[in-house]
Amino acid sequence: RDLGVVAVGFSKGQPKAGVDAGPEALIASGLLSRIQDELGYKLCGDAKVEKYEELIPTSDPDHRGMKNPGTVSSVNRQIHQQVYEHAKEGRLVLTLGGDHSVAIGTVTGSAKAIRERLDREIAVIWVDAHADINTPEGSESGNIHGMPVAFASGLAKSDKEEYFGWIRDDMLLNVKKLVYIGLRDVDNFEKKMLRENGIKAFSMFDVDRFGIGRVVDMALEYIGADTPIHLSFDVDALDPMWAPSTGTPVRGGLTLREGDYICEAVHQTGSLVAIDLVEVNPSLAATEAGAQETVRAGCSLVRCALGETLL
Ligand code: DIR
Ligand code: MN
Ligand code: MN
Ligand code: MN
Repeated sequence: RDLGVVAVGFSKGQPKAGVDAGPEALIASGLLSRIQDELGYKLCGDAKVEKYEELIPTSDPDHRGMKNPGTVSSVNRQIHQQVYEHAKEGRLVLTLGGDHSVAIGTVTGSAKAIRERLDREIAVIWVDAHADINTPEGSESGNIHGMPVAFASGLAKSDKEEYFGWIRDDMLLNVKKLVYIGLRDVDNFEKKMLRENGIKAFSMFDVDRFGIGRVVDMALEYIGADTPIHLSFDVDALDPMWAPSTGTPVRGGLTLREGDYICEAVHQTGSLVAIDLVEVNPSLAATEAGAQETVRAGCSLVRCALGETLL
């Protein structure tokens, strides 16, 4: 199968430097060559890491409390276009982040392409310690990597083209087709958003109670068979034991095996249309070994989502 790779060296959705080096580190550890040689995908495009420097405005004042709003908006508009073009051609799209704000572009890109190509709505499985569903007004931090679900689903809106106003209705994710796995650090405003919009979420409580196998079964059952799936995986869903090198680690997370299991099970549906792997920040670990461990975990998740099997 053809694989479109979008490598996004971008960090302005949150304040810590270094997450823009995530894709480089993942690629340097051999991820793409293994995908090609061992998993048999045909890579489309040059898969070089984009920095989008030409899109970054010289001055970018806060807007509605959002930090770097013009930068994050225009870079995401470009990511949207890249993902859209791959998905429109029927390619599976792999996006390597970068902070999770890039999912504004990836989710809107695959949602629009799948509407046009298959006349279907996508489902999104969002694997994360965080819900990333703040609106600009609801956010306590102003960091846009805490808002991608809100913008990609139309729960946050803007009429200013330069501040996400480019997002049109035919690009939006239906929140009834969204399911979370791994949540454990959700802001009060976000809890209200999940409740009021009837959004399906499996927290770490559910993983402990039912086990990862049943949680994934329930998530896939909720989505419904034969629905195109966009998997957006924030590496901080994993416990810091497995992925310490990330911007907002939260204890009590998924084991690497549980993360891999989610990816394997989603692959097995045969319905995967796009994968994001985000928030790998090689510069944040206390030790070089911690950074390497996080990169290895990221590579493992992606390979599992692309069909690597144990036997
Ligand atoms: C927090 C943290 N909810 C925020 N979000 C993070 O800033 O909106 N997302 N870390 O990955
Ligand atoms: Mn996230
Ligand atoms: Mn997160
Ligand atoms: Mn928090």
